[in-house]
Amino acid sequence: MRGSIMADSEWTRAQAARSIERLLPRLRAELADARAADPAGWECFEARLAREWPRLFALLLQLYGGHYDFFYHLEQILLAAGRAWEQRSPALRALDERRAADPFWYQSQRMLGAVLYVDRFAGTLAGLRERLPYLEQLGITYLHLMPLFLSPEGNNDGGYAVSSYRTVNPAIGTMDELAALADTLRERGISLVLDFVFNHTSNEHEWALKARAGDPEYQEFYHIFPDRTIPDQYDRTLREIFPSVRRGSFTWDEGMGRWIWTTFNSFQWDLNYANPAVFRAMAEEMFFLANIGVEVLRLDAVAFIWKRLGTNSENQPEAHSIIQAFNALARIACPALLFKSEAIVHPDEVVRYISLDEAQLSYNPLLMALCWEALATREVRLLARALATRWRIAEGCAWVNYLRSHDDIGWTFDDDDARAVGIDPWGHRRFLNAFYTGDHPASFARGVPFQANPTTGDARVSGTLASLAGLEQALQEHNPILIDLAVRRILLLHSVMLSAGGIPLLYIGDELATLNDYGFTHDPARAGDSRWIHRVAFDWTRPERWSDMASPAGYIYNELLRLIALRKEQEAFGGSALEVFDTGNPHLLGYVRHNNGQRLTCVANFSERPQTLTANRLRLHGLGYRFCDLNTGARLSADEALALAPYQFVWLETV
Ligand code: OTU
Repeated sequence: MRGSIMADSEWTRAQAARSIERLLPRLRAELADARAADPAGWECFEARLAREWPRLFALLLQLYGGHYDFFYHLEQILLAAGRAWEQRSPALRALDERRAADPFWYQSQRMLGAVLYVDRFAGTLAGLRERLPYLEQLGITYLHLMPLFLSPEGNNDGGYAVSSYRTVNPAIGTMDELAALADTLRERGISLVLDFVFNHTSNEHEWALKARAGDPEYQEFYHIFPDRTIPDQYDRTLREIFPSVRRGSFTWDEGMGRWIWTTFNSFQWDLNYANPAVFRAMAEEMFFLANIGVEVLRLDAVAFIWKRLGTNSENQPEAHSIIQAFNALARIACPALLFKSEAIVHPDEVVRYISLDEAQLSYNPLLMALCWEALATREVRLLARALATRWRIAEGCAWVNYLRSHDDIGWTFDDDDARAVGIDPWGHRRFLNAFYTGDHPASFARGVPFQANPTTGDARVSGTLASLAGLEQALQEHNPILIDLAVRRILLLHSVMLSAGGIPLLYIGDELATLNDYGFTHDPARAGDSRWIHRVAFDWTRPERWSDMASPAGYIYNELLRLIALRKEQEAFGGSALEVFDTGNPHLLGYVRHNNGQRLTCVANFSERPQTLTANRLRLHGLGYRFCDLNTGARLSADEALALAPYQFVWLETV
């Protein structure tokens, strides 16, 4: 498909030029008032349109060129972009210009992300507004509020079943409050991040209700089948994502008397992007979110948006084209808007979503999973290999590095990478699952399985960071030595996240070492989904304990505040350049960060025993003889080996 576009590229360019020539007068007429009100702004819009149109046209032609109504949809998409610009507030147009002047702002070491559920953190949007000082004290500059849209009552997959992208869940607040919050955040230097749940809608979305009522136009919005013939053909090659919900990827809908494609829960209906009307409708929802002041859209479940018979229907080339087309539209109408890819898939596939033309930001599921892998094995060979071979991404883009999220942990490393360092991938995943679900005699972790698949033996892991790192077990055993080790593990993981480059993303609650909450099993809407064990309501009842350095939570909280402040002062932690080096010690991870003239050598001990880095290697990789460990202020010399205490990490600057 890509090949034919290339071969036809001249023809395509000519078509693109002709089409915009024809469409532009329509657009200018439609936006006459807005153009008159901001002629300079319109000039910028037209310049962006001229720049982006050839690629947008080529992408849409490739996706929808065969559709009988292609030119009608093309016109409607362009008009939607124009109206989005028309409705963009002066403050957001000003933001567009600021970002154009500093396009890689998100690579600064001052960036720090946080992610939370509004209801579980602060009850409502009004409550969140009152709690902003807490987030500001942490140094947050990027705030991801998990889905807060209208959603079905009861189980709604933590909001990932959206019934309206333009309505806030009334229990949380209103769209006006959300827009006002976005303004406040922006004024305080915090970018609002929301989900773009665009692979599916809830079965209560207006489109789904119309489809159910028999409206053929809206039945085309989804993948609907009269009987099992085609679903059976697809099911043969699809991965089951939520096998404990149902087997296979299709759900029988009683109301319609039809089968419907549901990759995730049965109430999450996959959208049909082969239909240009779906692309256009979702583009309009994207513009709406951009214009309430969202600066980053987290592209939920990107891997699944295009289906192809005979494949696993993940990571299809068209999925990339669709995101690129959304990206081009954003560049035209609301250029400050960035995308973050949520592709929790094979590492080869994760990086394919990352480029300035597609998603500028991406979760880094490999770093996340391998930090936990190294913590379990006390060895860094797989982690070091991944950092050495899979860290680099497209110029100008950034990883979003995280340790825990609202989701499970999956062991998405590459099998050959594992074999290359002498690890049997299949056995290793079994070991990791056993280790983290407490099914291993030597484990410190208190996690639980998520979506165990009885057929394939696959499973993922749920649990809070602190519980997985051993704090829950240590506290239960009232064992001060184990408590100390767990606290060290928690800080070690955060040190990697804060120093590796890209945007570190804190899962709110982890900074206070929140433990698993087993209460979800009593709530029928949540009992079937073990991820609720780590979606814990924030405990505001005893804020005084945060200053209590004698409690693990207080100690961790204050240490993290210190590390965050330290990170923000180091130019070397900005940008993305990272070089991993061989420490000659299987327990020590070593990497060099350099940026804007500063260079830092980081060493992290993933074992509970003291370890050393030889003086030779320290000189070689530290590029010097005398160092200062920024973390402790200690002065070191490379006359002797570098000694690291259990789980200690150092950030060394040559002095
Ligand atoms: C996302 O995750 C969200 O993060 C989840 O909270 C949602 O349940 C889901 O989409 C549906 O909206 O399966 O277990 O391989 O791992 O996209 C999490 C990619 C998920 C999937 C990921 C998905």
